[in-house]
Amino acid sequence: MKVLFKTFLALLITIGFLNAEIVEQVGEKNGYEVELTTTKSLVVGDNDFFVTLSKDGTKVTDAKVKAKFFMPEMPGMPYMEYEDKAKLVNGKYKMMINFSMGGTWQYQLKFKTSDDKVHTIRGSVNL
Ligand SMILES: [Cu+2]
Repeated sequence: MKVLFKTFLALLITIGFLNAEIVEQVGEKNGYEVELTTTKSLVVGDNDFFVTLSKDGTKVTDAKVKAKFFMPEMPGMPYMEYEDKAKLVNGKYKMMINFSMGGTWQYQLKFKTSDDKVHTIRGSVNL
């Protein structure tokens, strides 16, 4: 019984840990709903990010989306950044971001809509 409980606890901790690293963020900007997600836990190296845009419940698929992830300068470490322009894949904007180290990365997500307006959303992710 004790062993079973420990196994169950270990499983719970593992699941919680994995979930914590999958990105699922929702934001709102100028009437647009912005969703930033990943399907896998973030890792040092290449990561696929997906952005969904919608307005009044309708998906917006004609925008230009790009993102910059960056980490401020820290003692003994220079400023780091990685940028990518998204491509529309199956109704979602997909981009690849390479993280050179673990920690907190801030991001600036920009999307240009068909009216030529550029909207910016800021946030951060952890790995
Ligand atoms: Cu750093």
